[in-house]
Amino acid sequence: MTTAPSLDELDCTLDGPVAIVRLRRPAKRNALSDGLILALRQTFDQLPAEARAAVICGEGEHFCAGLDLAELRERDAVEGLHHSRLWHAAFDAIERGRVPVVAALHGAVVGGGLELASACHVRVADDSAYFALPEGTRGIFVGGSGAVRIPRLIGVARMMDMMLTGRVLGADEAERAGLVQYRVPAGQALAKALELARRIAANAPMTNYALMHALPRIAEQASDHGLFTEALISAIAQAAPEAKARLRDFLEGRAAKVRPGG
Ligand code: 1HE
Repeated sequence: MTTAPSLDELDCTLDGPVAIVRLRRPAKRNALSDGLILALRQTFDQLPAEARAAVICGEGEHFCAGLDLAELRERDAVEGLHHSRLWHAAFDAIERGRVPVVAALHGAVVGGGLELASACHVRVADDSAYFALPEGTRGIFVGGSGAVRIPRLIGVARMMDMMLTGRVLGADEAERAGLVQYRVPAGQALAKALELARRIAANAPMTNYALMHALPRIAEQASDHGLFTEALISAIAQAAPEAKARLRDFLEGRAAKVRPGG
């Protein structure tokens, strides 16, 4: 792979403790070229030290049109294998990175764009968002971790349907299917994602780390192994000085209570 990261097509700015990463290739509907995939990997590997959460969003009318189909023409099978592994590495840098990532979704979230969204930890869709896996109709298969990450969210049956029939889910269907956790009016995805990211950034870092790195692994372990891993992680988390300070704050009446609608 000789391509250089297309850093001019990916913005990373800091808003307090939240890094905002923006796909900036609107003329091509933020289609993911090799350069953009490399830029995503580099950006998430090297988020500013101050960032405690991140938001990813897309410029223009759509979040992301998936794989850059213009580049697909050029590739043989071996290159295809390495290409897929490149996507895996980039999206692992998001899912298994340093901070939780909230996806702000609008317009088309299709193919590799949906795989990218699925690598994030929380997904917010506005009412303009729609979700599809057109790989089936393009004569190809998912290659950016969708076969692993999308069934985790919506199950094999729904993904099978989307790929076999070309079904397109609207924002409401995507919310019902569990593909996104939040749905907001058109134009408000970024604001909601930022609000959520700020809340996430206020958590104890060890809790966020355990959620990102332990919870998905525990969910895939046999239950006996999962329970043991859970016990280890919870013991480590509660021993951290920050956990002790937060518990003291609650017991001494300084911490917010849990309220409905919070
Ligand atoms: C692209 C791409 C792309 C747009 N690769 N150039 N993804 C897809 O099969 C989705 C293909 N795209 C679309 O269905 C539509 O473009 C959209 C629904 C996303 C947007 O529609 P629209 O009307 O706003 O835009 P447009 O006029 O279709 O596209 C504008 C330009 O972006 C146009 O280029 P131009 O030079 O003629 O202006 C399009 O060619 C270009 N464009 N999408 C390349 N995807 C690791 S495996 C992952 C496998 C996949 O992701 S497969 C699914 C690929």
